[in-house]
Amino acid sequence: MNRIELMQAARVGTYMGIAAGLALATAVAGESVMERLQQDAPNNWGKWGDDDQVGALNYLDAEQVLRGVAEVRSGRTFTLQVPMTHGHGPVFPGRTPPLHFMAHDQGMYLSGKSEPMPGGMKYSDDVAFIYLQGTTHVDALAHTWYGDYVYGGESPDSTIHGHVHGDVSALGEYGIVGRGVLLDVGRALGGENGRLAPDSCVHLDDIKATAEAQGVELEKRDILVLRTGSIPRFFDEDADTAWDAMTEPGLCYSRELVDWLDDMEIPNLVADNLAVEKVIQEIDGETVLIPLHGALMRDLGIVLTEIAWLEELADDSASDGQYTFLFTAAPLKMVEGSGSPVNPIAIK
Ligand code: UVW
Repeated sequence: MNRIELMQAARVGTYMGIAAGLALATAVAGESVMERLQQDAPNNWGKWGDDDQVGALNYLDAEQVLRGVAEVRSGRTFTLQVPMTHGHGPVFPGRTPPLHFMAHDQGMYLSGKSEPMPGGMKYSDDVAFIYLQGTTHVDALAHTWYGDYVYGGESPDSTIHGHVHGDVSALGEYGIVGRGVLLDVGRALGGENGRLAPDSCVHLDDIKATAEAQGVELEKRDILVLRTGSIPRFFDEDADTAWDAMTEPGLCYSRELVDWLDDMEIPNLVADNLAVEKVIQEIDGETVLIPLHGALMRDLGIVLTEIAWLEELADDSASDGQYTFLFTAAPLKMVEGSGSPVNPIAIK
């Protein structure tokens, strides 16, 4: 499958089609590209015990919470979730945006189907159909894999009818609190509009150059919050035709990036695009989709948070020069879930 075919498949929402095409290529080759790439890559399985379910979140101990708290100066807060709007939102191909329906509202009283409660109180109720990854969300560690294992060395069979290993409720139970650092790569290295161009790769050098341009020292165990400017493109008032799920800018795989994130003990990567990384990547002449999901999530247990809304935080940081904050996020305890909507809060 070439790149154009991949993009066409994705545009008609056939993520399955992409996967099937790549699986075919894999079957021909015998070993997947991911297995070959990651052969002697760093791996954190077993590092935190045999039954570990939260991976690199283990780095977020009480000391990291206090390091985050030490960054709070003004008390200003920034919520990082995109709005959940019926039928409208940026989602990975194959998913739908949230669908929201009123189950009970004033119409029930007007039509005589409901009576006010004794005393006169009335109420509304609603239900939603949502992909748990259909808005700003945290991925469970077993959400994506390659080869015969998910994070921790468990069988991918553990995902059938619900994740019995590495589910998102484990991340919800733990919580995500620490020192967050905004890396506004869009502003530092993008165009005049402060956004990276579609198809841009963010490399390790870009991360370091952005930190330097912002005058911020990256520290071990920081929660890295990467702004590319992609998701705002989706929400532009005049729809920006440049937004496309398959060409969003994002991190690109390299062994030096994987090694650095591991050495820095990064617990959680947060980004304003669909997948933290660029979806379609060319590595050593091969086309690979979402390779960092394999290298970071499946192998290192680094938690990924996607579709973050970072505009107000980024504007504020550019104006006061403070790119560090207390980062907090509480994934929902969806037992056996592969992901969870989340509304992280940055406190400066
Ligand atoms: C996939 O990569 C399939 O999903 P997400 O980007 O939500 O992790």
